[in-house]
Amino acid sequence: ATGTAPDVLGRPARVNIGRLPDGTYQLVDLTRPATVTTYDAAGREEMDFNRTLPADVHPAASATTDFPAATGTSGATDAHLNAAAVHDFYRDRLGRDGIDGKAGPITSVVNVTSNGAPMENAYWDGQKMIYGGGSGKYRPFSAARDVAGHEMTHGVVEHTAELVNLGQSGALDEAVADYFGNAIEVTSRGIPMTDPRAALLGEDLCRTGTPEACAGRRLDDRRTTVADYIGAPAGADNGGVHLNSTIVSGALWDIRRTLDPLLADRLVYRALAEYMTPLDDFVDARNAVLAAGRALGLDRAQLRTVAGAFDAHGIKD
Ligand code: ASN
Ligand code: ZN
Repeated sequence: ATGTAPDVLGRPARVNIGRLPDGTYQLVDLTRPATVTTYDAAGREEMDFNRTLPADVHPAASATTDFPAATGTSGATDAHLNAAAVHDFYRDRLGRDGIDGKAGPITSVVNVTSNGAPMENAYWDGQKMIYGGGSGKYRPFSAARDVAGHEMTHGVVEHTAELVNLGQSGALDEAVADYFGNAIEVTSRGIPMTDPRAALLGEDLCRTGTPEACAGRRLDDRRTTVADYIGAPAGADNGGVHLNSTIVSGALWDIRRTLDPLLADRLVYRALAEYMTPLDDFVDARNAVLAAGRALGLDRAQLRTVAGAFDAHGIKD
């Protein structure tokens, strides 16, 4: 069935929904082999969702096919639409059948709190996406397609290269998640690579202020090279995985801006799925991308472009 649900800004959107035996409807999208389901935590604590879903938390529901305002303000509608868009990018562009590659369930939980306060974050918990419900400063985190793409890509990484979330392999995990988060947003929304917002991550989430000030990271920052590597003390951000990621994602984004974006996406995906291994460092990532490039038949000039992008960020063999 299809219904109408307000998005985070209150605009009506078409949504794929499921109908329960009692005649009510839920945000369950059954139109693909992989089922896309969106739960509304209604402000419950993130700890309650650690791996398992509490029995009394349900997919966002409605008595009719016209979903109520709360479906939008909770972030549920956007999570539902963004999960489907990310799924379809991986299917149509890269031939991947969902997060696990086997049409496994794609589950999002929105409107989660942390220690009694709004959770100003989102993450992949090993099985599903967990999104904060937003705050005075931020919109619900599921409202940003690049953020949804980032979190779902963590799931893809877990089912492919299994990069360890620590130090350089962890920064590489974050870089791949940021690369695809932005690639998915610009591709599915038709944003040109030359648009200044294309390289920004989470730039839509702030209720006020500029996209540049709002973005959590930017992939076009020329200053991020290995010379900027921050050797954070163990325990702090798992060794700076979110601080050092732009060293690699900057190189990957340069490749996407220089080569054809479709070719770049296939290249990074092939590197992730076939050449990267759990403890890879930045130089291993360079070698994985170049190996994927040779496997895909890139010509010498294209391979030089790839190598040059890593060189420019100080990642040299
Ligand atoms: N949004 C972050 C991420 O997915 C969550 C975190 O800090 N672990 O990388
Ligand atoms: Zn991440």
